[in-house]
Amino acid sequence: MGTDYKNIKTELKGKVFLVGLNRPEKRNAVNTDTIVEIEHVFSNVPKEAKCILIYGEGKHFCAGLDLSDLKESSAIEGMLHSRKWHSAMDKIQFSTVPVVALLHGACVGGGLELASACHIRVADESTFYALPEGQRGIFVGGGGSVRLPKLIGVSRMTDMMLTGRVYKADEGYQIGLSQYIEKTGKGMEKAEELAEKISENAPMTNFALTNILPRIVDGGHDVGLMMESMAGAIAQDAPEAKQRLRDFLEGRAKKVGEN
Ligand code: 1HE
Repeated sequence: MGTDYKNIKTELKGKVFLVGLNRPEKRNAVNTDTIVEIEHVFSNVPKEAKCILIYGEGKHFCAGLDLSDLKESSAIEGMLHSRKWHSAMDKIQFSTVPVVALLHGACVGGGLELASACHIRVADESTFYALPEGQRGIFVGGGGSVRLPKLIGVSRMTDMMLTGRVYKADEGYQIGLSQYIEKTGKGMEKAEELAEKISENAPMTNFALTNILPRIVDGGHDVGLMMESMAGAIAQDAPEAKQRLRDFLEGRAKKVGEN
């Protein structure tokens, strides 16, 4: 596979790598081809890219799994299918650079699982969240049971799946599904602004946040503290970090809150 994707659009814009889910006629439902393409895209991030911004073409971010994929599957086929999603979602979460997701319209089922694998979620006011798996007689399969309780807690996820509860954009923001909420149509501007800002961080700091922090959280107390010390020591050893510290101490760096 080259970079000629069927269901994904990519573009390098400065230091930001734009990745568009591009199957709007099916509301960006993720079929097997798409999951393979997502894994390929996130395994081959251009080296110039310092942040990734993922978004959906059309009226919705993502309608989740393409349900026609599961219609007649056996248990083992379902298992292998879910494992493909796990692999692709891990490529996003543990990508070489941070991933910002711009959400709008439906962010449901596997679409929400995908969003939860990203590091920053910017939602516009048209966004709504649901886990219709409960109503479809299935279960999450794209890592949602591992990632979503960390964002919103076990009881909210259970409620979403048992009752089909839909959260609107502002409710999603309040419970931690997105870190940012913007007026409809203004999300891309904000997502790009954040992605550009993230691109200017020291690469080791970004890597520690995206690849080390989640492992510290999943590991034990003692190992976590040791990993934190190691990540901190490696980060501060970089010449770039030393320069940044000198810049602050000599009055050349922005203060907290200055943009
Ligand atoms: C689809 C899918 C899909 C749309 N699989 N084809 N996800 C769901 O249960 C969500 C199902 N989708 C919907 O509830 C609605 O489509 C939306 C609320 C997202 C959007 O509504 P709307 O009115 O804009 O679009 P639409 O008319 O419903 O859909 C347009 C087309 O997309 C239509 O196909 P067409 O050939 O009749 O034009 C739909 O059938 C198709 N479409 N969503 C297949 N999901 C790793 S495990 C994860 C498990 C899950 O994700 S389960 C949750 C699945």
